[in-house]
Amino acid sequence: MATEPSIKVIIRESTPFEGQKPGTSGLRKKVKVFQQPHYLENFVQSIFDTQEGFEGQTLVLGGDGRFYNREAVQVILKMAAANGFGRVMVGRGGILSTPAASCVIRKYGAFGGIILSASHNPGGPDEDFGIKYNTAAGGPAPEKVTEAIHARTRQITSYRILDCPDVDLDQIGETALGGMVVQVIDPVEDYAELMESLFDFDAIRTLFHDGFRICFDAMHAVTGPYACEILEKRLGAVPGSVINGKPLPDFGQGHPDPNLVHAHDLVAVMNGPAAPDMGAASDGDGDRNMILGRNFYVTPSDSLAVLAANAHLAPGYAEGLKGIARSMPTSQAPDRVAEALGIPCWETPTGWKFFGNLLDAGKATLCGEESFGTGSDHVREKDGLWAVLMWLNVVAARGEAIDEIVRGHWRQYGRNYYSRHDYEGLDTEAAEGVMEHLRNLALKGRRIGSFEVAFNDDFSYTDPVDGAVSKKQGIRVVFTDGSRIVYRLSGTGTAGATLRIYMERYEPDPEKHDQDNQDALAELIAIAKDLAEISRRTGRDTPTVIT
Ligand code: G16
Repeated sequence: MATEPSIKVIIRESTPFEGQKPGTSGLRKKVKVFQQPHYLENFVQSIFDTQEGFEGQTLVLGGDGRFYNREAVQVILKMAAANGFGRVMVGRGGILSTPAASCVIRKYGAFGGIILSASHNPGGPDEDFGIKYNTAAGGPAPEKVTEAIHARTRQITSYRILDCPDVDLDQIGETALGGMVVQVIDPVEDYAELMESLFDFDAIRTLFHDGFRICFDAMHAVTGPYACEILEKRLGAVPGSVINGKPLPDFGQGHPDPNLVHAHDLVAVMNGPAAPDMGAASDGDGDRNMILGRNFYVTPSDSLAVLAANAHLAPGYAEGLKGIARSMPTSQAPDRVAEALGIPCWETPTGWKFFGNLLDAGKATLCGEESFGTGSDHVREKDGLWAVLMWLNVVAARGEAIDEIVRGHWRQYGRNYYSRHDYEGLDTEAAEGVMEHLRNLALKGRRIGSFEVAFNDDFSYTDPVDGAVSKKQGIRVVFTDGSRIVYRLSGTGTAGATLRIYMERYEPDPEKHDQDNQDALAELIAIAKDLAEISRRTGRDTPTVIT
């Protein structure tokens, strides 16, 4: 290990910045905001100030490689050393996908981790950056921690940092930084090993060997190296199965959000004449996934339900599931599987952090969200490649095509038609006005078109493990037949407000399972717009993104 002469700790004076409040998943702002002197440092010091007992302990650090990732890693290394951490494990090049960071935190018993990412938001000098803190369990800090960090940012007067040159992030190995060790690790190795322990790699290898083809779109984001190693090298998918596999600081000027709009390269391939058998994409930091069959889109809610029903086919889940958890706006398709399996299905607010306690307490094994997130208790983050491997394992075990598996699932459980309409970049006041208006509606018992309202409320969640209460988590309008409309403001945007409207309708009759989601939901979509007075209040007539 290289040695360093003793290096000076500097205590720099600083003053609070407005708005350093973590949202659904950490603090996300424009790069230019983070580049202001002391901005990143204040937030990092606030994380450290609100934690106890990290002296001499290990911190895991890495990010999705977006613009400003490397600079931020250097700052955090120097601050971690100045604050007394014993070791920082950092991915080579400052890279770690979100699930890989969670895996490393857990495997090496780290005190916690800092992940640099704005997830699916675009990257580049004029785009977004983000930072989030994960605890020793490997998952996003719960609300009481993020609230404490925010409170600290409002009082901060100084931060601690070393005055020293940058660390070489590109060589695997250890370097001394003051009294701390910086350990540069292979970002893929530990994660790939974990995946091998969960899935039947031999069966998936045989599947590929027998001609099954996949197209995985890494969207020039962090999963490129992970997907190349696992899918192409270890599992034998033909070279070129991974597209857009080189991580770029601006994601090739794309929007690294794996949905039908932004993963357009993949969608074109999957709807083309020589489409492979399966398509998949992941996002900026590798925690989201989208699954496609030939000319066939699997909604994230259906994906969770299908994986739950088939999880026993993967060796890591052969003993069955303890429970399923889904976020409130996610469709109720997984609930039907849970019922059939005789296990609980938990309904949490949006945000992966709400799954942590359920997983830690052994109350749930699989979790998922409509926002293209699926995962299990193998880590404490959602996990894009995990979902792809789980699907591959299920396909290999069942010997059926993706669309056949989903259609069969609908025949057995019924189909939950589902769609989310996003109105992005709204004026914040107008968006809050919509929510306030909806909150004040008394709809119970009212007939609207062919539906009757069973109840409407603003979702509130009491954590079954620690009793923490989270209020105002989305407005629900629930109809007597189980259909729902849900309204939320996104907690991950960085410009204006994004209103999300989620619509769901259950269809038990297999004869009626072949409609397009938008057609099947047309009446609910119209009702949702009317109830919220979208056009009058926001000046918008159509959503910007439909998933
Ligand atoms: C984050 C959270 C997810 C959440 C998603 C969307 O994902 O971890 O739990 O569903 O944001 O949140 P919102 O609807 O508030 O924008 P990611 O992939 O962005 O970290």
